[in-house]
Amino acid sequence: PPTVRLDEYRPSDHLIDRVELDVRLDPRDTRVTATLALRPNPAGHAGAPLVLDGDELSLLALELDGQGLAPEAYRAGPSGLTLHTPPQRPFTLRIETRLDPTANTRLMGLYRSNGVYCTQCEADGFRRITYFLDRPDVLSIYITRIEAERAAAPVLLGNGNPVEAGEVPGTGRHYAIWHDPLPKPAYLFALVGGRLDHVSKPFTTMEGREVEIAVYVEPGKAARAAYALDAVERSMAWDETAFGRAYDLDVFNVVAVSDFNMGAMENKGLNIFNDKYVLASPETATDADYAAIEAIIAHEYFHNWSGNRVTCRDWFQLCLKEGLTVFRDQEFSSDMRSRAVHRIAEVRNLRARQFPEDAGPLAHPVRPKQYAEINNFYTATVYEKGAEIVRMLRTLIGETAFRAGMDRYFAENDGTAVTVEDFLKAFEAVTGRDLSRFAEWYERPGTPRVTVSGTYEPNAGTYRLTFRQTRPGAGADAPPLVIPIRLGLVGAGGPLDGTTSARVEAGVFVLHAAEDEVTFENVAEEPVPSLFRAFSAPVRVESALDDTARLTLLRHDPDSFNRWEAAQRIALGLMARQAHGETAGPAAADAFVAALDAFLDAEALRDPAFAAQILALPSEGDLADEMGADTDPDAIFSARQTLRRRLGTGLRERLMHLRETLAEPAGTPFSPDADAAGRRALRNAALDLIAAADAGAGTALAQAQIEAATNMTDRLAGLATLALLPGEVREAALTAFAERYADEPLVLDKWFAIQAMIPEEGTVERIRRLQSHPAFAMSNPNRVRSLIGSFSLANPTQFNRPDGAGYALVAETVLALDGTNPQVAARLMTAFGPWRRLEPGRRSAAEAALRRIVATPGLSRDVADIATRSLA
Ligand code: BAL
Ligand code: ZN
Repeated sequence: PPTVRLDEYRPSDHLIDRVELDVRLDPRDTRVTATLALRPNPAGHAGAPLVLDGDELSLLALELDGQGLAPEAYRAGPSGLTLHTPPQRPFTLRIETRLDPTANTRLMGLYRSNGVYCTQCEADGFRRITYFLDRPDVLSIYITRIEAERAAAPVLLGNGNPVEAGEVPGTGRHYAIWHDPLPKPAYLFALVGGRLDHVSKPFTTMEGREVEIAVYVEPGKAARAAYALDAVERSMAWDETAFGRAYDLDVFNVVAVSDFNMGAMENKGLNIFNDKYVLASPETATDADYAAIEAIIAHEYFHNWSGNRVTCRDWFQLCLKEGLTVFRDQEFSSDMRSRAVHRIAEVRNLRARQFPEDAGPLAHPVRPKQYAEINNFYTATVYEKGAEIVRMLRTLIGETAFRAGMDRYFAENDGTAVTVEDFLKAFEAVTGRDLSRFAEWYERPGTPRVTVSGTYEPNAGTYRLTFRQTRPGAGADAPPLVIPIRLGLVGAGGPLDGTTSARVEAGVFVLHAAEDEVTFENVAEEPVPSLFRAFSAPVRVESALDDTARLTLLRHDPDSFNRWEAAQRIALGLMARQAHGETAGPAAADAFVAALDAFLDAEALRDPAFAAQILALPSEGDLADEMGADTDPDAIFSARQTLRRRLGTGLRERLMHLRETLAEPAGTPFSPDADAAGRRALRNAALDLIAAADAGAGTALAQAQIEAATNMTDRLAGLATLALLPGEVREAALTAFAERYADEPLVLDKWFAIQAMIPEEGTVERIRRLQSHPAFAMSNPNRVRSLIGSFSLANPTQFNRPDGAGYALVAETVLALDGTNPQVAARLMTAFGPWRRLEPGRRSAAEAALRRIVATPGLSRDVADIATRSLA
């Protein structure tokens, strides 16, 4: 496929100032008339042909300034419309196209989900609705008239503000006209038509604007939209306080649909959501679901400024809106919940998804330099590493300057399409600093490694830390990165106060060079360094700290993140030694268990959510990432099981006691807040470890918990525990769960996922059976991700079966899906990412599966791109 390159960017030769759309919805024969006010772009090539994008379009009519065009004046096909010699002045083009929304299985452009008409235009779906300059640097004012049969689509929603609605007499049809007063690129266009219920509430912005917020859902589900509505309101208020950003339209609508490729989409004034991230009730949603809904509602809302008001010049700048908006939603969630616990969750996610991506064949810079298919670049690197860069920037310049820089960025770039350079320029302006070296973070793939060693001079009372940074694959002449290192010293009895260092400002040392050092004075005892507090940079840290030093951090570090990190590192070390076949020595594990016991005794009830994080061992993926090359998923699994058992045995009394103490008194009303969720998390972490050590006790506890459960978190945790304990009890529980939630597709997704993650040889066959389950549908991305995505991403032993059966299952699904929904098919394939780091047998089985995919004729560009890059 042709490659698009950043360094070949040039402005559009034409601009579109105003778009009038008339969309007559019909299940099979939708008619779209677009009236475009065009003009030559002074920044483009004068006299250039007008080349409009299209994708599977069929043209019905075309007029220029009200006149038909001679056939030789233009060329139109499914993938584009070219006017060979357009006027060198402003002109109007009227284009009529015909669409079949029911046949649109790719879920890009205009399609139907459970009978609801909806759209998805990012990155390049608008060209599936009408011919257009479908690029983010062409910004237009939109007026949209939507018409549909009233009975089929009583609700008609568009971008902007509603201006008119009425009947089409004698037809049973009605219409609504929407006007979006703010210029936007086509990727932010949206419309919805359908039978929908809604909940709503008013909000007055800090500027005094009266806004009506509404969340639309399938009929009968309005009660489950209350939490999302509340999250919108909190997001609006928070963005005013935290960033000074007010909402700018009279309405803000969120619509939940059941077939959606992504999590959600930030269309101007009309966010369209995967219903998984809207619908919540105690009976159907877990605490994790509530947290995800809150975060994603916030994320899409925050895009109104970081993405919509200030948008991207081209798709290479995707991190400009995504990294920044992830940072903003992370800050929001941290303010709504526990900052320390949220930071741990952010880092777990980064390490689970971004670190492996950055270490594998799909690695790319946060701002890629080229792409064959942009939809494959909505990645953990662009989003999560992109957010880490913004966080580092704030750490470097401080909160006050950061806020001033953000204000300046919004003020200077409002209504325009800009680049990463424009973003950094705003911070340079307010700080007077040169950020060009810092900008390297956007350009280089790979996770940097920082090696640290410390020397204590007792006589001088000094402690010297030496830092050395390297980057995988970077040559010796590669410029070093600017790495903010938040740090401090901890002694045997607690933090070492009173130490000083000329190189540390507000607790942060900035590593600019390949190698540098910091000396602390007034150090009264040999300290343990607490490095990269709150994970101040997305790097891997290598230090010679032993378990005793780490236990000191676990006990005394004032930085909660590093307390958790200390426990994780000890656990990783124990598991890695075990997986390498070394005997870890019972004393090391005993010391860890004893430390955890003391920690739980002192702190579990004070902060159960944090305690649950401390008890949750690094994942199999974390361990694979730690071990690097020639990994054996079975050895990793068994090493992890051994440590879980060890903890379950050693902490049993304490865990049993915690479960009882933390149990909610009967009749306690459900609350999804962080405190209640934290108590449930710790009870369920305890259940997991007890069951790992004692199947009988685990079975009994899990069964009882399922029977008594008054919410989905506890019910699902019970089921997840049973899922790891083969036998009739498990199968009966799975059957009962499916019967109870037979009419709840989103709950059945959890049921599919739990079974797909069973680490047993029968799982591949089980999945094949489940693919025929009446609730499973290849056409629904949530179902596919639950059953196949959970398997490939969260069941390492079975996906990586030595006989290749796991790879074959996923490869078959990718190929089966590619014809109908290439975007989701391509995403499934990313599970093959770490294939080169497997031991040789599995490596060749994975490679064979990839080669089978690549050799298949007629692959989509999406799948071909991932497959080719995976093998490169
Ligand atoms: N823009 C695509 C969905 C999101 O990141 O908000
Ligand atoms: Zn986003």
